[in-house]
Amino acid sequence: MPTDEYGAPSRFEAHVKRRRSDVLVNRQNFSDWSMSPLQSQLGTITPNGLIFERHHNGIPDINPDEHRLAIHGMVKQPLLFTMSDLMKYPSVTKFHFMECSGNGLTDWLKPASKTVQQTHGLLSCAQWTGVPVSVLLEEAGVSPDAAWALAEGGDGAAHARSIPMKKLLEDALLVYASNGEMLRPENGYPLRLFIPGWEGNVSVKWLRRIKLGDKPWHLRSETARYTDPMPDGKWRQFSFEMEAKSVITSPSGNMKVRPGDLVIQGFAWSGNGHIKTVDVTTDGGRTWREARLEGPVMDKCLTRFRLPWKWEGAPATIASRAVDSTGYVQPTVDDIKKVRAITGFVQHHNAIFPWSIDASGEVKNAIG
Ligand SMILES: Nc1nc2c(c(=O)[nH]1)N[C@H]1C(S)=C(S)[C@@H](COP(=O)(O)O)O[C@H]1N2
Ligand SMILES: [Mo]
Repeated sequence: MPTDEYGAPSRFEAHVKRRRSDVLVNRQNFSDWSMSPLQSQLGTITPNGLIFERHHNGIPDINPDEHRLAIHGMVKQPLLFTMSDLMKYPSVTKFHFMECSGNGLTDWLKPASKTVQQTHGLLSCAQWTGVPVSVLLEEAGVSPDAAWALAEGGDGAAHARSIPMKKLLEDALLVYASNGEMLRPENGYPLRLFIPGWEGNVSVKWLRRIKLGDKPWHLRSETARYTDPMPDGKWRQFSFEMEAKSVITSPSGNMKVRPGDLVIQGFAWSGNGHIKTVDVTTDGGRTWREARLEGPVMDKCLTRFRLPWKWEGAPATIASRAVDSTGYVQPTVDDIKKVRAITGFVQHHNAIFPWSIDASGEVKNAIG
């Protein structure tokens, strides 16, 4: 067999692919998303062709030679960069997960999603390469009164978010590469913002400008979208952090197991630090055992866990619970209800997620 110039997986791996939502079926392709096959992911890095993708109005076809990034607003010197200008700066490479704040929202709908790809697949993890935003902001000279920045994409949606300056200066990156090659078109080619540990929608793809100001812009993406209902009927804005979460990927929905020795495996992650422990229950939450974490355990990164388990053949409910380096414990649904209202399309849904195994060995979403 000849070697392809750009390699592709074996034909026997053709089932490992992204999928659109089974539950919310879109009849158009403008606003859509496709999910990563977490049940097939080996290791913690999502291959470029499998990174989940979410776009609000199409995927632009941008020629990198024509792309520009403007930095303006409350700066001493507005700046305009070409891609080749940006790529001359010393680069930084970081491993981080990326999760859509809407990941899991279909868990609460009926009919609920069946597979872990559908319940949790708006989640990926990659090696991101780019330039720290702080370097370019320093060059532009940030006004002492600048407290927020508007980041805007060059797509049909002109998707934009207001982002606090503190976070931009702390660890935000202007990313042009993932896993060692230029970003794929659907992930923001040729340039995206990357905000570690925060909800995916602030990592603006196809980034064309950053404007500094003294307050947030209250965009559609910050009023009609990406807000969370509170128990008192008010809505919370700017809930950026992705709190600790975990899910069992094997066995998971639509799989079939046989009695005997199994290994429970899954992913845990936190936008506020690294994963400290993961506990697993096989009796619906009555008792928990600590799983083994598989290194490397990195900050704001997917972490694998595993726990050997002998399934005797009786119906069982299995779930995992992550604890992160801040001491935060992944909540139950009831824990979440104490601080937020669970209505409509729930964002930031990080509850402990159960799978049921029936006597025939079939694994199902135990929420739906
Ligand atoms: N310009 C632009 N940036 C965007 C979006 C978009 O539609 N347009 N979608 C956002 C959302 S909702 C998410 S979850 C992440 C997803 O990044 P990915 O598609 O690379 O996984 O991109 C964000 N950045
Ligand atoms: Mo998202």
